[in-house]
Amino acid sequence: MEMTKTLGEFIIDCQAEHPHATGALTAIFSSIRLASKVLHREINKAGLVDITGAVGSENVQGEEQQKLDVYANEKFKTALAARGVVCGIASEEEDKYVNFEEGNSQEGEYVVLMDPLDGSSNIDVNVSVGTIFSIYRRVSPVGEPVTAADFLQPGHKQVAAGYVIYGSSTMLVYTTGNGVNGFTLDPSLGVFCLSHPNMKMPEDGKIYSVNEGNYIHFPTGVKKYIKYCQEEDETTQRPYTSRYIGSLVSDFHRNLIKGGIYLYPTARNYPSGKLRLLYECNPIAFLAEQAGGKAVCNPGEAIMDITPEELHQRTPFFVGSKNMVEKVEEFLAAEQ
Ligand code: AHM
Ligand code: MG
Repeated sequence: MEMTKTLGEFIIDCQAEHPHATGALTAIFSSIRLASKVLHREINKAGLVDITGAVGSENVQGEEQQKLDVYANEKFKTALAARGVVCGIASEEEDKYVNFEEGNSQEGEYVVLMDPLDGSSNIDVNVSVGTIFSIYRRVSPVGEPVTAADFLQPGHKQVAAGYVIYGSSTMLVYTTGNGVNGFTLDPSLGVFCLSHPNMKMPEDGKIYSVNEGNYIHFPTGVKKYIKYCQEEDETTQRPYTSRYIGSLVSDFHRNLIKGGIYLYPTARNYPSGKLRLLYECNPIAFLAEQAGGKAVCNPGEAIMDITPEELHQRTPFFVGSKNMVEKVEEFLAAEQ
């Protein structure tokens, strides 16, 4: 029987290509892999045990925290703290960044930013959710506590980024800046296997993903682009198909494979956009660009060029197939 390469084997092969690698990134991926398997197990029995629903508290952004959000945050935090290679984390579920004090964590050269359970408001109804992560090299001196500057780095400084999608199967998709690879969890073996090597986002697509319930509040350029998606035109194969799960990881994952665009512009309730630059947009933008796609906040402004000012900063987000993102940029630019 031909065995598919496992995530562990794949990472070791990649490390062997970099003889000066310290193994720290490998250790971080081991932590993420372990925590995501625990999450996979819990999510799969979410309807059976008392773990869905709200925990009764709000996160720093005033959003109700779901029990699984809190659980996921704890599991990833514990796993990342355990190996002494990560010196601190920032999470959508934490008010402030966290400095790891365990063992020799301060000697760690990396920080991890994460949305431990994105799309969690969907979990009660069995919709796919995800974990998004982003890894940076610290800028503060090794051996000292982490500082805000370690986390407020522009996305193009990311060393690695990825997501885990807990869907009809559980997958881990990541990049270290050398293409994008996807691994599917074989639940019977408990191992992630390389199922989607060298993922490429089609340059064009026929799917647009946006919460059209907010249409009335969108900027004129976005409204016009949505109308463009709905118009009939044989040469560009319009009208496009509208698909919106309301779970960024799931919507992006589909568009990555099939080609498409995801939009979360400014809206009345979200004057700066809804999605968080550090935990959601930067890692997804890194994956998109590595797969041949594109991600911008405004026409001509790449997501990964934004210099973050605060941890929980939000931004408008347009990500997907390169030609589709460039088309929406044209519409936005025409209204500026
Ligand atoms: P969350 O991090 O609180 O789960 O919010 C992020 C989610 C994304 O996954 C999703 O694309 C978006 O919010 C959906 O928002 P809306 O319900 O406003 O369309
Ligand atoms: Mg989120």
